[in-house]
Amino acid sequence: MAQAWALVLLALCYVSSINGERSFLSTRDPAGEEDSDTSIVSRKYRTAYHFQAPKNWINDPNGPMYYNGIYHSFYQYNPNGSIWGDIIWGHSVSTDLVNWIAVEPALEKDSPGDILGCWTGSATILPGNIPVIIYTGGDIDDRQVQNVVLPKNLSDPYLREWIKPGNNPVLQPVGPGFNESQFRDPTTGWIGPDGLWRIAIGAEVNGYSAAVLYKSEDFLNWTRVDHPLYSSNTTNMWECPDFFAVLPGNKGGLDLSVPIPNGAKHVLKVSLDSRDKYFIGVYDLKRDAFEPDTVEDDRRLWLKIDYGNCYAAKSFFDSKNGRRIIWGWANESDSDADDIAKGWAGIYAMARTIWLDNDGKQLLQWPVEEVETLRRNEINHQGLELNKGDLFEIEGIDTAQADVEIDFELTSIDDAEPFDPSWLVDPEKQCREAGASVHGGIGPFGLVVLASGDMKEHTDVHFRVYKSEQKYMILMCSDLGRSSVRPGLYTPAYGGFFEFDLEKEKKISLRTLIDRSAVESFGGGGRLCIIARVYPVALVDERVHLYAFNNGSTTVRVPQLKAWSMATAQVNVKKG
Ligand code: DQQ
Repeated sequence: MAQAWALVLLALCYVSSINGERSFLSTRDPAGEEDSDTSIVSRKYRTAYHFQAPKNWINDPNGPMYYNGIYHSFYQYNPNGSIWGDIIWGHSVSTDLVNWIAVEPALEKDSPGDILGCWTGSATILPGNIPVIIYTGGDIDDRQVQNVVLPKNLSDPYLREWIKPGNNPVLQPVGPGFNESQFRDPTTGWIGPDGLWRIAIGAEVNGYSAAVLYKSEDFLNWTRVDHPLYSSNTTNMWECPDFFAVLPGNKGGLDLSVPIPNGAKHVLKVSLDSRDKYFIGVYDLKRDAFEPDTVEDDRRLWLKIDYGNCYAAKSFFDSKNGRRIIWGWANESDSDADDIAKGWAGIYAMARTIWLDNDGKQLLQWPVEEVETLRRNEINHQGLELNKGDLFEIEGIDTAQADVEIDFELTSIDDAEPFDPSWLVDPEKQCREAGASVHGGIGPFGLVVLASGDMKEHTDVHFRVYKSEQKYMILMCSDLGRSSVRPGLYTPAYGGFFEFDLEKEKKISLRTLIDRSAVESFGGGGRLCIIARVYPVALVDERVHLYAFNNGSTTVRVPQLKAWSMATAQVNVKKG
């Protein structure tokens, strides 16, 4: 059953012989084409069920919404190439958040208020069930202004055409201390205490970052509120603010435009330092301002939506299922030259349900349940035991397109090593230095994914358990250091820490969605999420392998391991 991990690392070619006969399903090309090209342009690196455009560059998700039975995904899109530039809004529609139909671009850069680009924005559903989009335009004078658009024909189920009213731009970068080239990415609107609409916009004001606040009766005429929703002098610009309400321990989402129940908390998410960071707090109705419960002075300690390759995440209230959904952009980790050669760049993390933990201290996320419709040929193992150095191969599924759920149960917590709080500012350093091959007291244990037969290529997703004064701290890593033998790739070790009540919960869960060049992991029931982009050569020219492993001195049990092949979704392959 188990094989020696240490031996594998020492004698890389040994693995295939000690594992004997393998019965993997053959890897499949998501485009359904034979692909003999082993270079980066291979279509086998295109994801099979993560959102992507039919071709070219995409970045931030924009204006996601559910409207009259249809989910809309708008996205920052370069119609002319596969690196950032000429940005307009691509548009796709779906009934299940998994299969998408590409329709016409929703916004083109064709007016004085957006001639340099149609940048990020949000959708709001106004009374009378009328959707409106507010977005940033790069204007004719190279300033950042805000514009609105409305659907041309409300009876078109896909809302293909959008009209720019004569009022644009509805907001200009005017105000004391404003920087006209740092004023962008309006939020979804919400109703304030006076019944007026509010939006927040990311801005640099007097050299500092702010979510500046505006109010309006009709979404067209806006007045600046004399104070920001929230600001910080520790950074100079926040992109893509997102503001929403959540109830502690309640998976149901809240619509900001209806009165928020007592006990709800508010969340302000901002994008900076290549990450989406968030504060949990209260929206003080009297002050009309957001107050975080706590703010660390060192912004490296701010909580993150995802600790991997994810940026510009945006959430929306899904009125169909009463949940809040968030998704973010996962850029490529190869070079611009590679992206030009491939002709495409950028995917989105899976749509995730997002909610607040019972203690009100952190957000949890989980792939929307619709993703499970893609699961095929389940395999199930129970009662495995992984001793130090064990490597257990998970077979019988398509290991290039898979969904894996695994629980790790510790046989003892006595050997947890002491936690050093200074690690919190740089968990990635900890993941680099204490990689999967470095023995620990408890851990590393986890999954090895997208591994070549000779183990020269593999991506590790794993945990280590440390004992802090009163609690246990779990380090979760997604280490790309040996993900590919290809040169010129960005291969960090992503990571983060989360607190865990091990005495109460005993089991640490890991769910990993493997999707060709995407590895998206959810640790501790969704307490910590990491999406990564990888390009193993083995994905193209051989079969890739999947393992569970333990390399810590404490034996870990696996009471339950389930894994599935994932079918290829219809993601923008057909035009509507
Ligand atoms: N991307 C957009 C901007 C936003 C940035 C431009 C964040 O509106 O600030 O493509 O990735």
